Amino acid sequence: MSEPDRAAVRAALTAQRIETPSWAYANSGTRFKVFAQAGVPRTPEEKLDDAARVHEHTGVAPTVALHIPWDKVEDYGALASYAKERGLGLGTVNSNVFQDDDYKLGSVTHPDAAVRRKALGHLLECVDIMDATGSRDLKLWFADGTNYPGQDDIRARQDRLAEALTAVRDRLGEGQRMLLEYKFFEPAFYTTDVPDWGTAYAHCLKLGPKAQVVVDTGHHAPGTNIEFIVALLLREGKLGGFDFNSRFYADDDLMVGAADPFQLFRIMCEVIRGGGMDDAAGIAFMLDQCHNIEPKIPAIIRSVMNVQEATAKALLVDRGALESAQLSGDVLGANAVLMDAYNTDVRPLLAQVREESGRDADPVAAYHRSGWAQRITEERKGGQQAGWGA
Ligand code: AOS
Ligand code: ZN
Ligand code: ZN
Repeated sequence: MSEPDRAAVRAALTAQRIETPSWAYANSGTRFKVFAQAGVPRTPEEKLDDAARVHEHTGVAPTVALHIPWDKVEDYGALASYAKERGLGLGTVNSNVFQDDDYKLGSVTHPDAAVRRKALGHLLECVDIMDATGSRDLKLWFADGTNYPGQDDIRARQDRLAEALTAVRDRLGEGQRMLLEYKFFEPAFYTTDVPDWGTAYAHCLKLGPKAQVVVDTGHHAPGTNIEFIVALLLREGKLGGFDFNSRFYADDDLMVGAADPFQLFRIMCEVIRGGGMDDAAGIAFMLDQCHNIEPKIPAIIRSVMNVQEATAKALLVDRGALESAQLSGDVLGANAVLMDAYNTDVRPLLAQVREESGRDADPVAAYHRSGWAQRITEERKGGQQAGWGA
């Protein structure tokens, strides 16, 4: 039985990378109302300026996920250079085949081949953008589905989906991947074409090594054991990454670790157990959140810290003690090992990790002291809306 090596834990926390989403910096809301905030970015470049502040104070958020067309620019190479000058990189490219009138009955699964061609064209354009930005991953979330029994043929829609995914796979270059995201409902309410990990896994398995499943923590029915899904996908080599957020009811997109920090800890335990923290595993740890009523940049910093805290606790699990309790059938002992780690206050450890890399122990306080919030409130008028929720 061995206590986790503290230096190794600190090294793992220093090496951790969490990608922030460009849309989290912009105005967002529910379908009832978007509450505009002061100082919100007006351009993709200003979103990067804000992301650079998050990275400066946390040290673990060096990439930003783009959403096309919300982050449409003339020159993506120039945007990548803009990011680089601020110590950032452009991350996952998120496609959008859900905000066009043509997609009322679906995008790549639409019964009309012309609409399917249009949707596929957008996905291929996203790969062109990845070539220019140097992004590794294309994230595919489809709003496709039906609202009424009999509305369309469930099997034919799977065939159309497979055809589009195959075309995207064939277009991907060396080192590029496609991450297929599932969600059990919304905006479709009867069938969803990629409703669960099993459907995503079945498609990705046929597509081969360039296709991986992405787990959005808000995309499951209440009570779903997400860490089991994580363990299984990792074991099969098919976990591509996470969209982290919190849910109380549906796809709430609240700050990760806010609703259920224990669930986040359990997920990170399975990530670590499956070797998912190693670079070789290629897991993309992304946030997919909206900050509708809270100030955005401090909320994103807080979210990054929540992932760090869950990771630190999971790293502190005494794996030797856990295994020996498990193998001897010591139910309570095994559970106690996990709970000991979860109940550890890891804030001093994370403060030490930050100070060791020359950062303030308290990133939120450092941000508030920096004057950035006052500066953007003064300089930016008429911030951009993320693109949905109007
Ligand atoms: C939608 O519910 C999904 O979570 C998407 O990953 C994402 O929120 C959207 O595509 C924004 O890019
Ligand atoms: Zn998502
Ligand atoms: Zn979602």
